[in-house]
This record gives sequence, structure tokens and C-alpha cells, in this order.
Amino acid sequence: MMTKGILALATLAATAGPGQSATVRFIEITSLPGAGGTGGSGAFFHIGEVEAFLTTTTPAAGLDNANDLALASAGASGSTTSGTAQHGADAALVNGVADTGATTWSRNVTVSLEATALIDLGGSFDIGTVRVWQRADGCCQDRLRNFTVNLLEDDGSGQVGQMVESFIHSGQVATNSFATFTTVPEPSTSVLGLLAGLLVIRRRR
Ligand SMILES: [Ca+2]
Repeated sequence: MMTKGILALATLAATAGPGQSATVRFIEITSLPGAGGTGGSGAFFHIGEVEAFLTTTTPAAGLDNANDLALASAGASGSTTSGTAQHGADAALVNGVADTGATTWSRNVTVSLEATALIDLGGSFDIGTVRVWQRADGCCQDRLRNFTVNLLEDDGSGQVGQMVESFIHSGQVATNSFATFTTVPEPSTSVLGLLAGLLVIRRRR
């Protein structure tokens, strides 16, 4: 019974679950249907900036361009994969600025029901933290609420691959601030090694 228990534990640790296996290349942020803000004449979904940090980085309190990997100058790019444009270029997602006014990436979710921003980090990284920022002018803050953040692998050819981890943000992101999403840490190799060692010991008895 003991051997079976250890075996099960070792199998559990070796079978990577969400957030425990792979590095991240893509960040997909999608408004939940009907969840856009009510500013202006319709319902919109806006994002001031997206940041991504390694598991080893503790981001600064404000925009942390020195460590942010979701930055055009770090090789990242942004695109709109669903949704109808209200205003703002895709490049504004990763320009290192919490944008203001009409430069803010904003999509009309009255027309399209949902909108999705896709960030390509330009390479795969062991991402520990993602932050999604409001625009910085205090306007229309209800346009960043109720959305999902999916972290995705490279499929081996530079395209979107399997899901690594998925988050839901319910409610509105704080005014002129950001929402933080933290990945589940990988089981350490020392723990895996310990489990493997225990398994060998049990089998030899
Ligand atoms: Ca921006």
C-alpha cells in the first residue's frame, strides 16, 4: 500500500498540470461576452498595457519596463484576434505606457460581443507574473472588467499552442491601476528527485 501511495504521488508530481510544465510564449486576454464597460455610446473593452515577468522577478510597484518581457523593445508584439476596433493600435498593448484617451487599445464589444488581445512574447519564457493595466487618465475604467487571461505555449512552429494556465478576472480593475495574475510554481526538481529516490528504495525492499 505504501509503495502504491508513493507511486501515485510520484506520478502526480511527474504529470504536469496547468502552469507546471511549459514556458509561455503567448498571452491571450479576452473580454467575457457582454462584460464590456458602459462608457461612451456603447460597451467597450480596453487595455492600457500588458506586462509579463519571469518567475524570478518581483515587479516594481509601477510600470516595470526594465523587467517586462511583454514589451515591443523586448521583442514582443500585440494583435487583436477578435473584436471590432474602437480606437488604439495593437502596438499600444506593449509600448511600455499605460495609455490615455484615444491611443488606448479599445475594442467595441457591443458589435463583436467579445474582444481578444493576443501578446506574442517573441520567444518562450518561464513567466511567473502577468499584469493587465487600466488606461492612465481615469476615464472609462469600467471598460476593463470581467475578462480571462490565458497563458499559452508555442506549438513548435511559432504559433499558439497548448494552454499553460488560465485565469478569470471578475469585476473591474482598480482605477489607473492593474490586475495581477501569478502562475502556479513548477514542482522543484529536488522534490521530484526525493520522490524518485523513495520509489527506488521501496522497490528494492
Ligand atoms: Ca500601452
